[in-house]
Amino acid sequence: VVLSKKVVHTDLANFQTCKSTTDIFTGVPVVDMSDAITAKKLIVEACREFGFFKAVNHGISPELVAVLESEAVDFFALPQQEKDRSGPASPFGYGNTRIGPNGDTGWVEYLLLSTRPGLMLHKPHFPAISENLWFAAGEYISAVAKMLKGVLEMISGELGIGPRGCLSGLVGDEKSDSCFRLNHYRPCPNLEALSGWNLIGFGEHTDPQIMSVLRSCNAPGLEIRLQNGSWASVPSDQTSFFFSVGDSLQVMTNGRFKSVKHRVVTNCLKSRVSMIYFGGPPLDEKIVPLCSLMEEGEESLYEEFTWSEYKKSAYNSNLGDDRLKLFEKI
Ligand code: GA4
Repeated sequence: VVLSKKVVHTDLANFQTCKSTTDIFTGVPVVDMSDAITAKKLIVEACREFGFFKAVNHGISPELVAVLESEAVDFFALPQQEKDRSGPASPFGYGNTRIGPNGDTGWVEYLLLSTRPGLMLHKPHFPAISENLWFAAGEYISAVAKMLKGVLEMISGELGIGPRGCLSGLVGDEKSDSCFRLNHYRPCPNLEALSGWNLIGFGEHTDPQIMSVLRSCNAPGLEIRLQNGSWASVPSDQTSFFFSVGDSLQVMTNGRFKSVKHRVVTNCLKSRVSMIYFGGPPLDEKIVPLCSLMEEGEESLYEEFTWSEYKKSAYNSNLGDDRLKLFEKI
């Protein structure tokens, strides 16, 4: 079965496409964060089954999010040469259609920023980013990192793993190697030429970190891969946050949670702006199964590695590669 092909139209020749027949996924697990006891159970169930869930009643101020979105929209509306002053992304900065260092492309422009050792310390390198955008991103990142810590605490509580903070302590402080991404997907051009195919905005991949938190405007595009291998389109919801399990959490749970493959497909009508916080551990942190989780006699499915080693290996890979495969024990 042909799942993807290169388009022939010259302007778009470098971009992957996929058949635009994905099912709308109505089964996204929804977690009400205001009910902690139920939330814990649902989160763990969702992470086992999908590596993915949606958080509602999360307590993050809609104004905070709206301000960042509007700053992001203003940034992407700047003249191309102005944005290019903060690029090309290597890996941080402004990127346009090129993803990572190994030739991957997508119908996307983005800003990728590191939160280590402090977001603001990167400011001088990216002159096109306004004061207001830095400020809004800083506020947003603190709020989302705090929410993610809460989710990781719920996970360790529910799985009965300790000591307290063994998971949540890895993200959200200045040693944590987290990053933040603003993506802008312009509406897909020349749709007629594609006849039934859609341009890929961001190709299929798993996130290498512990967990990622995504929020997007009300435009479709995000798809996740279900355990049966089919792609399911996630209905957008600008008031909620979507959490996805990354490769590192898959290893730390010794495969109990699976990192979720996801991608973004463009549409012909609406621009999509998304903001993603990638919660990563400190660089020297060993990524190994949490010992309090392991059953008697259970062995790690993976060779031991540090986050810095894993990251290096990720940056040598292509977007769609199975990056954990290299670290699986045979
Ligand atoms: C995927 C998840 C995050 O967006 C990211 C991406 C990174 C990048 O865009 O610089 C990578 C990709 C991501 C994994 C493989 C490598 C690195 C592009 C790429 C081809 C910021 C991350 O941490 O890994």
